[in-house]
Amino acid sequence: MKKTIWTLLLAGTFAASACKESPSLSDSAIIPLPQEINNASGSFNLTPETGIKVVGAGVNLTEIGEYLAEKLRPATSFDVPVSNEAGQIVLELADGDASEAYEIRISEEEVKITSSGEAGLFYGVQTFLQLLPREIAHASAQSVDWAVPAGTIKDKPTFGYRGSMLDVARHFMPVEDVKYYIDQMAVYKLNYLHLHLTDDQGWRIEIKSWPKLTEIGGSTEVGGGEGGYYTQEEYKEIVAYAAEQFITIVPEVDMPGHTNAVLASYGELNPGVNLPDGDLTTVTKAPLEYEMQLKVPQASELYTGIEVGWSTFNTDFELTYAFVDSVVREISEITPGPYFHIGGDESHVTEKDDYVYFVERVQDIVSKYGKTSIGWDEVATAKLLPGNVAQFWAKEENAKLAKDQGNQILISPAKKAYLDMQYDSTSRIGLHWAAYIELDSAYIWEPTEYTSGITKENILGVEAPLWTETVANRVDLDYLVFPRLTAIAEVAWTKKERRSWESYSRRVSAHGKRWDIQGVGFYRSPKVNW
Ligand code: TNX
Repeated sequence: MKKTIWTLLLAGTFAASACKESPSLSDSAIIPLPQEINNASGSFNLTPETGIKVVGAGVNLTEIGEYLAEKLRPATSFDVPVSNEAGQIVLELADGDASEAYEIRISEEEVKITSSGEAGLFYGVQTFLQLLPREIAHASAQSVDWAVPAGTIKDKPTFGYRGSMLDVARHFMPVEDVKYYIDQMAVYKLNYLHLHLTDDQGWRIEIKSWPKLTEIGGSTEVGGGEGGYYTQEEYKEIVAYAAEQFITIVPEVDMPGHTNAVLASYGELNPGVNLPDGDLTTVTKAPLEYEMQLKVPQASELYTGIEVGWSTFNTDFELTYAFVDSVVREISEITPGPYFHIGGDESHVTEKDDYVYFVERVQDIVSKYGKTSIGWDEVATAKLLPGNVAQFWAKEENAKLAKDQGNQILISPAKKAYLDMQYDSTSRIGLHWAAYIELDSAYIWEPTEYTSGITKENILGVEAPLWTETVANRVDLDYLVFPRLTAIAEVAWTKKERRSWESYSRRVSAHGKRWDIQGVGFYRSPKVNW
């Protein structure tokens, strides 16, 4: 009897340790979960001799190889040379349409990542990095057995637009913080960063033809801090940094509401002050000459509170459109991506007809400069140009209006995808006007079923915005963004049939350990066994 117990115990221990030594590929904690994973026996081990071989004719192939090498070098302390000649980690750009799909084949001898697009190779690299022991996240040498389980992964995104937004207007974010965010987005295969560059509280991008926008409009932020702005050179630096990680910047100039920072910078654009006797109706439809005859206009005051919906451009001033034209032109010239976001949300003090007229004119300006407009869902109350996009955040009927016009919808439901919502009533920062969003709630939803009548073919993709009324620095950002950003990334990438909370919550706990290593101050959701 005794002997049997010992045998059982020993066998159990042996099985447990055997299991620990060779976890299978499908047990790995990859986020977003790949569409297909097949296990094989054995493992690939990174050694001091391991190199990276790049194969194919892509212009950025060596950079992708170097990106991987730079992620591997600090913790392994291996050289990891990158070349066209030799290496056990092969990055192969195959013929075919540039694609985000990739395959990884891992044997004991070799890791081969293949894609017909550079973006796909980059995503293969991200997946491979997540297969390594978590110690790879350290910035200094670790002594670890750098083993990766053998098998194959075939993967591709469900949605082509997988985004996040940073509101750098309510609280300004220095370039370094934006780059940090880009680095994190890349890990989770997000490919669009929407920058909310202007709002009532601040104007954050240099416009050479209207210099007071940043001089005055950029001089403060929510709470009265000193604010800030990006010079055009800095903006270009962000664009280029993002592009290296296959992320496209989408600039937003929010209008006709959310424009107090403009009205505080240029009194001549301010309808509130141009009014004879404060009567708006007498100046509507005023011709340009009449506007110019008005008394020296006064700018509004800078604003550092967090109310919304109280400011507006005068949609009848020709000067307003001359202004919008210069802004769209200057920003478009330094934005290689296809989209220009025109805002359009919460224009509560703009007459409905004026709003529609304004949105239609601004769409024309954006199109003149070669860009496609995206606007918050209210823009669908206007006639959208073909190809333009409505970003659903609040009103289903607006999403429906966009669909009925044959336009696509970017899905950002405030109740699910808003990273600025509190997790629960005890969250130290965040708002809760839309919902409390615990991690499971951010994960458990499906974009193609969320809005009635809006199906896969109507959807451009998914975006998770971080509004920053309560976010003053990177510590605040980490707390609201992590882990929820990874939940939204998986919702956008992995098909519905593959997703489950049980699997995700196990995998996200492994990411928590990496965040701890990197000093990312994430929210330890009680729903996860960290
Ligand atoms: C609504 S969402 C807004 C923003 C606020 C946000 C706060 C949207 C298009 N407009 O102006 O920052 O709520 O959660």
